[in-house]
Amino acid sequence: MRALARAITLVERRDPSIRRLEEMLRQDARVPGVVGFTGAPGTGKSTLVDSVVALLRKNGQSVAVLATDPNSPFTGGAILGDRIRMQRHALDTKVFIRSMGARGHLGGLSLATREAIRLLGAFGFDEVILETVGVGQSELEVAAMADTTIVVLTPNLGDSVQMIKAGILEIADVFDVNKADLDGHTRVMTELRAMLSLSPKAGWKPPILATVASRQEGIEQLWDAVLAHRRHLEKSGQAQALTEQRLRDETAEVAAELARRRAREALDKDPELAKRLFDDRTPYRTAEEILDRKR
Ligand SMILES: Nc1nc2c(ncn2[C@@H]2O[C@H](COP(=O)(O)OP(=O)(O)O)[C@@H](O)[C@H]2O)c(=O)[nH]1
Ligand SMILES: [Mg+2]
Repeated sequence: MRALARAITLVERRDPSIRRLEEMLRQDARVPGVVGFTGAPGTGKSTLVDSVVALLRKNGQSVAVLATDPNSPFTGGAILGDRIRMQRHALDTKVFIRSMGARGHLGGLSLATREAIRLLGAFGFDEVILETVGVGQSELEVAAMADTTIVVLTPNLGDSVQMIKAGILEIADVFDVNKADLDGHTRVMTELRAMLSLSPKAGWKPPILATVASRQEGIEQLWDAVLAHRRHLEKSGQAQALTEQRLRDETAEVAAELARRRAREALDKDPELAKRLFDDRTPYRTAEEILDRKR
């Protein structure tokens, strides 16, 4: 576990030694199932994740939870509230909980998270659960990394169906109306159903589930929906296509990162080149020149 934590810190810091790590772990490239939980703060995502972890452990599976917060520079541990909530798994070596923050450039978090997922697979974890902590574009980033994205809503007015942001309907593979112990949950489910019936999406129809995470109700059904979606991805060939697309995206991001590093180094080490750039104000030409250089 210590080695794993250390390796994840390296990918978070975008340390150049990741490359060696990749070679070392190549043989153990097991692919864990990746499930994302997204939704407004307070909808009960952490409580749900905690319940899902308990269910998976009961089934004898190992599980890692990555809480991703692009708005936080904070890394290297669990966010306090979530850590307390998930305390009951603290001594379980088949449960790994970690929060990941954004460092460095845009997209750094999703790159680090992808690499962390691969590390978790190599360390033998069966399932990886992603929880978005921040709000905003993080939802889309997480959806791009997860095989199955669960959008969590509640009967509260604040995050009712009308408030659903554009884009979120498209990323949801499963809807969960949590806090089904509160008034109004049937209304939310009905509105959601009506809304989904308008979209002519063929293929997978996102099911709408209800849970009371704080009482661990509906968790098995929620997980069954995840497994059904997973089977759908396998059968339709989308699973393979997704894997390949992700590797392409990741490679493009790594290439951008390496190019950025090379450009910075070249400008630091070559005062002539830097001077020409400052005189001519030609970032494009200079960038091309740097990338064309023999290494
Ligand atoms: N009434 C009710 N409260 C819940 C339920 N699930 C979670 N909560 C509470 O909602 C609050 C926010 O939960 P949390 O898991 O931290 O939400 P997150 O911000 O989405 O991770 C906490 O006080 C939970 O105890 C539920 O099913 N019903
Ligand atoms: Mg949370």
